[in-house]
Amino acid sequence: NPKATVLDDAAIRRALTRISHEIIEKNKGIEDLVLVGIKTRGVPIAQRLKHKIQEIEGADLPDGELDITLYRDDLTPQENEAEPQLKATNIQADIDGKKIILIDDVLYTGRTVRAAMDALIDLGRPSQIQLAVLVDRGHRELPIRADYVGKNVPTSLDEIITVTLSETDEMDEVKIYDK
Ligand code: 3GP
Ligand code: 5GP
Ligand code: MG
Repeated sequence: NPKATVLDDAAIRRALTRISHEIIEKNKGIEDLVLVGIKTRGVPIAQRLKHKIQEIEGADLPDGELDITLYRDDLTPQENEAEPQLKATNIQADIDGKKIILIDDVLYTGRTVRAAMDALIDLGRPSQIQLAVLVDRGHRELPIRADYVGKNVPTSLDEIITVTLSETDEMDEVKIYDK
């Protein structure tokens, strides 16, 4: 049973609008940017940011996706040694010299992002990698932080965050549950 709604649809929309502006501001425009979503729900988030940024800047933005899967049956990293691994890549743009914005739904231990950065660096030599997440729930196990955060949600290890998006689920919502 959910303890609380962290973000409703309007709050998600506003957070992604803000992040779109932050990305444009920090990068002084969108030259050399490539947005890369991490499957599953990082991909629709990346698409939404892409469309908002394109609307604001009036120019096209290349994108791509990475599929990084956790080889484990449960969702409790502390009880399992499995590391996230790259399953598939689909990035049409040449990433040499590009500034990549990696996008995911939830940032937790940081291990998924580390695997994503490994994958990107295998593909070429980006000039920078930045990170945008809808929710940062804390509990990092690696020195990784997000450049753009929809909402910081301090959690205990016994809680989980659910992210539903209209593209993959019924509605836009972020909730917190007891495991
Ligand atoms: P996503 O593919 O949309 O990111 O990991 C598979 C799915 O389970 C993820 O969906 C994620 O949203 C959800 N999930 C919920 N809690 C956890 C967790 O603690 N770890 C991981 N890896 N995924 C979780
Ligand atoms: P990390 O590798 O940082 O531990 O976890 C990041 C990835 O695992 C994200 O892609 C995210 O989908 C998933 N994840 C980790 N914790 C949670 C959580 O509490 N809720 C949801 N929805 N996803 C999580
Ligand atoms: Mg995810």
